[in-house]
Amino acid sequence: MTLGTLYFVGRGRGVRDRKMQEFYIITIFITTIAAAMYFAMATGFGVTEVMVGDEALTIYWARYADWLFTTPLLLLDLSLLAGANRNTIATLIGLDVFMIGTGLIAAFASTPGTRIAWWAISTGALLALLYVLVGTLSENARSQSPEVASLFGRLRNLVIVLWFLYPVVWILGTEGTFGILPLYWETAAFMVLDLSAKVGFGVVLLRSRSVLERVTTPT
Ligand code: RET
Repeated sequence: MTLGTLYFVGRGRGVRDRKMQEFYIITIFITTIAAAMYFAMATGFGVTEVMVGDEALTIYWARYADWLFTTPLLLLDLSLLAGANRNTIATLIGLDVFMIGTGLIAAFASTPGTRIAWWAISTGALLALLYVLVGTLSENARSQSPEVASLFGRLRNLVIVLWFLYPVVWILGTEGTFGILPLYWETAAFMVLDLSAKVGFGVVLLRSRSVLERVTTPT
């Protein structure tokens, strides 16, 4: 995450175009927040134990703190690319914050049944969010130039696939209490997902200056 941040800072230094600067600022914050949260987790901050029945689960709550800020920023990047209006952006970010908030409740709930119920509520919000992404936001993107619309399509598909895997890893991992995926593999899976969804996303977004220059704002 730190290397990603440095890479984006290095690339963004010479950028003078205001619109393009926005994408750099947002994306740099995404990886900076994640790098700080991973450092926190590596040094023992942001982890706690939750009792579910007579079993103690290790919960990395710093993940949710990271996601609470980075996922709205990722959606902001996508929305600016599509040229979405304020209402669409607010709907997307509202659904997103609801998704992470209810996911956090799921992580702290003390019975397997309530954990799964909150997981299902959070997953419902994710599905609604992806629906807006595929519907309204994709429609907005069609009014951009073909190059911008195609970059939007690529990033949107990346988001759909990667974001969908988060609740899957969660429910199969230790949080889901089914004990299918041990903590080690769950942590590794979230790390790969986080790196792809943040650094991978940022590399694809910021790779092409000529495309970002063509982005137009909504009227
Ligand atoms: C949780 C658990 C409950 C159900 C759902 C979840 C979704 C999480 C998502 C996280 C995305 C994170 C990203 C991070 C970094 O870039 C909270 C795991 C639906 C979609 C993209």
